Amino acid sequence: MSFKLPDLPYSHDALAPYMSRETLEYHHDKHHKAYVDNGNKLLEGSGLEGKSIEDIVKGAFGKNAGLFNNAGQHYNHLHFWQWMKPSGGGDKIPGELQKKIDSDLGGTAKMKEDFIQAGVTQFGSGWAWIAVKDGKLAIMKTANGESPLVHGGKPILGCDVWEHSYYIDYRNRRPDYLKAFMDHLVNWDHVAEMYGAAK
Ligand code: MN3
Repeated sequence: MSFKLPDLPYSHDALAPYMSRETLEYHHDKHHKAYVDNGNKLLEGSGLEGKSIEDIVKGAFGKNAGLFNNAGQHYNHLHFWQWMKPSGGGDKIPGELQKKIDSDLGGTAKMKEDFIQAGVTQFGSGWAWIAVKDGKLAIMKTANGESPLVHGGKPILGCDVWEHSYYIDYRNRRPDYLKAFMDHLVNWDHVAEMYGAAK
């Protein structure tokens, strides 16, 4: 397989005012595209051609930094676009996932607070996550292009905290961006779908 830039599942204007057209034009059309283009060049001759994206990410981790960074970010962004939707966020979480959040993460309010805190405290570029790890939900944070995939977990929700994800709309206010992501953007149906496949 080779990497391919997916279309956004909504228009570039659809997430405004919480994520602007300008941010999506840079973030999807330019940044994600660069990961795809560079990843395809680095995939050639790596010995990982023909594997799934998940296996390429895990296979390159710690062994082929250039390929890992680009493939890791491609994987992360493939889902990031789907983890958001217009009029998302809020507390309407599909039933089975809601029960798991209550039992493993102390309820919706605590889950949101801890997820935002993970994103705020990720020093420099990286991601905040909810992952399934050892049969339980866990809040995680990772640097650069890493994800729970290379730390023994399966991601079900991630928020990009690289500056390119929020600087146009929020400048240095990363906490405000994370709060808007949780309150207005998260597509809990996609999170539930990934939970169903990961558990
Ligand atoms: Mn990004």
